[in-house]
Amino acid sequence: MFEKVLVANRGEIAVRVIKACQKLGVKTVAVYSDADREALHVQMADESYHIGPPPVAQSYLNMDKIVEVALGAGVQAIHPGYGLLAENATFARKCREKGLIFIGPKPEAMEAMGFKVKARQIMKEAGVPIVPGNVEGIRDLERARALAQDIGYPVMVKASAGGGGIGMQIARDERELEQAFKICEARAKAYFGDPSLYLEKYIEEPRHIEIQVLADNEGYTVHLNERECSVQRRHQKVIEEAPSTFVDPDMRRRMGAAAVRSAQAIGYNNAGTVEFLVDPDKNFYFLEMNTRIQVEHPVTEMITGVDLVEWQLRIASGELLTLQQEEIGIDGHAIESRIYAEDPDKKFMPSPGKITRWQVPQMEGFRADVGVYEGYTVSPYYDPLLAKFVTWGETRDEAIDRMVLALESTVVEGIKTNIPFHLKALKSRLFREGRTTTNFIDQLKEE
Ligand code: MV4
Repeated sequence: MFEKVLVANRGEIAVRVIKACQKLGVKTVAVYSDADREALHVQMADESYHIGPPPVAQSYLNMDKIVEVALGAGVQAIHPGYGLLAENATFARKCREKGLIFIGPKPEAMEAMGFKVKARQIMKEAGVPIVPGNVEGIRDLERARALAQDIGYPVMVKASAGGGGIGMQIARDERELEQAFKICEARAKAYFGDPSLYLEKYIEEPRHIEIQVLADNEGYTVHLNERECSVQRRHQKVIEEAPSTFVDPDMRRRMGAAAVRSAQAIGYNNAGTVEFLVDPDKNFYFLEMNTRIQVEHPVTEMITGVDLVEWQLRIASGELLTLQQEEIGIDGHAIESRIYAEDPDKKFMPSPGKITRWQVPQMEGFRADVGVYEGYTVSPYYDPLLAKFVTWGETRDEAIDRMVLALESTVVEGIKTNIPFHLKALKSRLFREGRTTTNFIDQLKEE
């Protein structure tokens, strides 16, 4: 195992990684911007180094500075957390060049999955189901028209280099296709510097269900079941759970096998997640692969008993996976509520400021991954995620009831949070009945 690891992140995930290091007896090095001098991850680490002003471009995304600090502090490896540099192949390469281990997959695997149309091509060849559509980037409208005819309307126009819902348009007929094509092309060029597009059949009322995988450096790969992440606002997940109420054992086996095949197709190692779009008839299609630890990883940990961050560290240090697929089961049900500093009365705009009271309950079947404390000031510079509440129950109903209890006994003052939204959602019939599609938030408003 490593002696010392640098955590190139902030907030609750930096804290989570530091805890995993502590469990393994690994010393930790934190980095921080001017805005994070008082941050929890800095207080928890064994050493900490200032890396620049508040904007991420000048601090948490400053690759050369972070590598320089890592070398100076004498660490063997860097954990990137999620977001920031987590899926940056250039950073992973810089680490490799300096003899530092990047705790994650190889840069080649990150690149293969980063370019979405390429990822579709690879998955198609590996026999993983993809959403019907094309697998080559297209540049002209004529070609798009012909393809849309073949696929059948409605279609989704997406950026080849895209992801996460950026530069994505629905077209219900040929006239809309022309519009969508132009809008997408402009956005793809602006966001990704690459105007090429691809088409997919539009899936109505889909669910977002993803499979967690772990792979060691020899390519031995297992899956750890699914997470249901359909409750999202503006492509940001809000509630996740495991297992999904929509997945039956046979479907789980097939999705798991497809996820393992996806990982093996690109020589994947470390923790990763394969996202699927699932239609109302339970057909599942590869959407994207996330080559990092994800925000919602705790729900998988709660139902499998596997510490994913610990395995990230073990795998990166060269240990082989000792988990057998047959022994990875599902124990009960877990739900995660993401607690954001957002104002529900102002369209869920970020609500930074000083937290004057912060009281989170301690109870059985409840885990809180927290990045803040009472007296801490939430900065406007970063993601407003304050904490993740995770509950476990023998049954889904029990997990829901526990979450309601936890949220109702939480006290936050000084800033606005989305806790009222969580309570409304969790108490709704729609959620209780497991009818969580990607249209959930709109349907909740109607209910
Ligand atoms: C789709 C889709 C319907 N049909 N693709 C949104 C984020 C990006 N990763 C993919 N997304 C979607 N792709 C086809 N062919 C609907 C969505 C979508 C969505 C997907 C997952 C979770 C929430 C969503 C919210 C709106 C749209």
